[in-house]
Amino acid sequence: MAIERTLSIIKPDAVAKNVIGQIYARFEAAGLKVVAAKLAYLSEREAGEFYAVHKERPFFKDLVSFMTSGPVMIQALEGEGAILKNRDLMGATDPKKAAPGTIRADFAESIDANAVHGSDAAETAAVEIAFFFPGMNVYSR
Ligand code: RTP
Ligand code: MG
Repeated sequence: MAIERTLSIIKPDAVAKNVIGQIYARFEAAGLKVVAAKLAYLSEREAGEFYAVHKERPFFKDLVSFMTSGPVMIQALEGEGAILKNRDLMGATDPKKAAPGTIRADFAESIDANAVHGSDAAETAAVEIAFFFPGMNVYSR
């Protein structure tokens, strides 16, 4: 399988729970390398732009409000099949439906406060990495 990059966000609920390290340990155990990272507060505009694909959905306002409610940890991950691998580590969007042992099953509270974001395809991964890490601040190692 090809080496890919994907964009991951540890959402405000998981940052507030102080489990950044536990989530990073899962990336590492799965062979995903952190190639860019920053802790940030998203503005409403950034969160709205980032989730623009969901603009017409009934949950959009709550999503933007949640994503701006506290700091988030944003990282680009690199590894074999990184996009699907990260989605598998995350588990289903609704933590009640997430498989045991996934990040959302173990750390998420609800479908809104669901601990992590992960790109869902190669195209979105490229756009999302460029959105948060424009230019030179993504490093292969
Ligand atoms: P994400 O983009 O954050 O990785 O989540 P996802 O792919 O698993 O789910 P997606 O369909 O892209 O939805 C983005 C976020 O919107 C919230 N959502 N709420 N109430 C609802 O029915 C609903 N559906 C989605 C979730 O917080 C989801 O992570
Ligand atoms: Mg999504």
